[in-house]
Amino acid sequence: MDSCSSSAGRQTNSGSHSQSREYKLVMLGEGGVGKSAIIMQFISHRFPEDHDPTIEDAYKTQIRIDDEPANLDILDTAGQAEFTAMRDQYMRAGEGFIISYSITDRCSFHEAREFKQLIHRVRRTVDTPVVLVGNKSDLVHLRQVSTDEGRGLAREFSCPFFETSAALRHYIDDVFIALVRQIRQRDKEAVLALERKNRKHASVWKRLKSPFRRKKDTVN
Ligand SMILES: Nc1nc2c(ncn2[C@@H]2O[C@H](COP(=O)(O)OP(=O)(O)OP(=O)(O)O)[C@@H](O)[C@H]2O)c(=O)[nH]1
Ligand SMILES: [Mg+2]
Repeated sequence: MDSCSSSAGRQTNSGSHSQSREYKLVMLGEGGVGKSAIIMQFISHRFPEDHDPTIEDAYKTQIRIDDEPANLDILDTAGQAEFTAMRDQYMRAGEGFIISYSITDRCSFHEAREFKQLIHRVRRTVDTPVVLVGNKSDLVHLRQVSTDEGRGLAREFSCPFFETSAALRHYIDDVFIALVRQIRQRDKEAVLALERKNRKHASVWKRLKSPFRRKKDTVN
């Protein structure tokens, strides 16, 4: 299992809330894999014993990751097919996606690949930040998907992978931290690409300017 050291912690200073970057995260996965339970454990350290199928819920929380505050806006989606009308909209609006399956349910593991393809189809890019999560790792006696299979799929997706237990709060924070780190990495790459583009633009002008300068020199 991949793991992730962090310096994350809840932020108490609500004054800086408006200044820090907001991250729009979307929780995906088949019905009953534990999407709501993972979010609830992350936000409020509680584990819901019952399965209350989600239609759509949004949660906000603030956390420090690598000594930088982050406002997380987390969308908990419906796993059940009859509640999925908004899918394309949140696929477009989200910045990072948690694709979850249950290690006790092979079908949910196959669905994880479908979710990845759907993200690709809707966003038309391969570099969307994603974390793959195999939940219910406490139910070892019911395991249908091995850790190696999970790792293999994450390798295919080129994304971090965690086996979590919402029941025991294992690797819950790590999932969100890894996703925010990926978004930050992408932000940095975008800034670098822009700087490169601006430098190129500037050098074109420099080249264009030099003949003018020469002409001016000859006149004088
Ligand atoms: N043992 C165990 N049970 C879990 C875990 N996570 C969730 N569950 C249970 O699985 C059931 C479904 O959990 P939910 O969080 O409601 O699942 P969901 O993915 O949000 O389901 P939908 O909203 O219908 O898509 C509940 O009874 C949870 O208590 C876990 O890590 N371990
Ligand atoms: Mg739910």
